[in-house]
Amino acid sequence: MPHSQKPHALTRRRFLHTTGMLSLAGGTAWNVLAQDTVTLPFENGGRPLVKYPQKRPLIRLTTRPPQLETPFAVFNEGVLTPNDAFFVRYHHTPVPEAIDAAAFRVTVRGRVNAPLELSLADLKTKFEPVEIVAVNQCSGNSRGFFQPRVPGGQSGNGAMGNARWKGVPLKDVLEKSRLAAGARQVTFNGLDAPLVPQIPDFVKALDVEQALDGEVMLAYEMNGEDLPMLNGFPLRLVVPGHYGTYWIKHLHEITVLDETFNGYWMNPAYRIPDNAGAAVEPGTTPAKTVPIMRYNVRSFVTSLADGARLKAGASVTVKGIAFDGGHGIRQVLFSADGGKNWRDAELGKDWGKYSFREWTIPFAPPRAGALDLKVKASNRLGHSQPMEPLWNPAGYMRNVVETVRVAAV
Ligand SMILES: Nc1nc2c(c(=O)[nH]1)N[C@H]1C(S)=C(S)[C@@H](COP(=O)(O)O)O[C@H]1N2
Ligand SMILES: [Mo]
Repeated sequence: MPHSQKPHALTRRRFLHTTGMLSLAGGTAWNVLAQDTVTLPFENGGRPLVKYPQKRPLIRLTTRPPQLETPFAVFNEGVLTPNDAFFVRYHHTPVPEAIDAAAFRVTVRGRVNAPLELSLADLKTKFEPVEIVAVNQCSGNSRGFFQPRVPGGQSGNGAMGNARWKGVPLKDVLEKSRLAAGARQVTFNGLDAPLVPQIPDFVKALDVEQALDGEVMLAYEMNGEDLPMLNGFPLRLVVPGHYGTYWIKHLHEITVLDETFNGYWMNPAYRIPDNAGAAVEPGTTPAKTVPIMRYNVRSFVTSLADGARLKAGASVTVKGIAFDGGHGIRQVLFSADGGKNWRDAELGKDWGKYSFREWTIPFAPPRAGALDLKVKASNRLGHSQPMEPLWNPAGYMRNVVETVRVAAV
């Protein structure tokens, strides 16, 4: 079994100790405090705002495991999502609370000629660092908006974030390990593990070709700082343009296989209908599925929320973000009349094809009344967003022109 290794950077005693504290008081050690509540705009959308270590109050979806989403107003503050506001998603409880960075090692084993065991210092000194600005988005971001509704975490639009990641190309590490003939896939495992053996460990796989593409990264910094604990300290995989499920946190085992990995979290979990829109007729089951991969095109208004009031006749700058799976945003269109007429928004600074792209447009409501503001982006391949939402049974890859309902008074 390639994934049976113990989380050696956590001492067993400490692991049990912190586990005990979490289960006792619901987080004494973590100082987890509920502060306020928010209501996401769908049925059962009430959520507490909760403060976790290294985080500002975030929207809590679940406690065990922690699933926290970013309050949407944060995305209007800047193109990079601050570390303390960045969303959090785990599959297992308990999650690592303390990791000894000096003792931490990441191993490369399996179909390699030179197995590796690397410390953080090794990664920082023996390899050329790279940086990339890239969006991390959960497959189930916006699942709460699916109609008909689907099971799974009912997220609003805040299970995404954009950060500057610094680390080492996975390619350079794999080359140092000298892949053996017949290498087909590479698996990634983090220090968190399931509490009971019936739950499969969260392990993800990429094809060797993708692992060697030079973009997939072992990241040790986020926005110029160490990764926050809840975002994968001290090392995580960054797979630009690909859903967060591949971005393994607390990454400590890299294993090269000569076959296709078929673990639970690759199959049956995290799969989408095998067609261009990753969609089926609402309420039906796809005949064939494939692993979820790249983001579709998304765009949002960030400067105005549902229910906002504008002054009729007065001009404002409407602002937002757009992104896609790495081809780059080419155009953002804005409509203030529910999609009848569209105008070109101005694109902001290009932070790279994996980043949020800011856009702005001046707008003056012509008269008092209700307004449906819509935003529609397209990328350099010409992929855009449909007016009616696409649907799949897992609630992945929310895909529609989003609407913000405001009133001019
Ligand atoms: N070790 C570990 N890594 C993980 C997960 C996990 O449960 N354990 N969840 C994945 C999923 S589904 C997502 S969406 C991202 C979320 O990254 P974040 O918590 O830093 O926002 O982490 C990924 N990496
Ligand atoms: Mo996710």
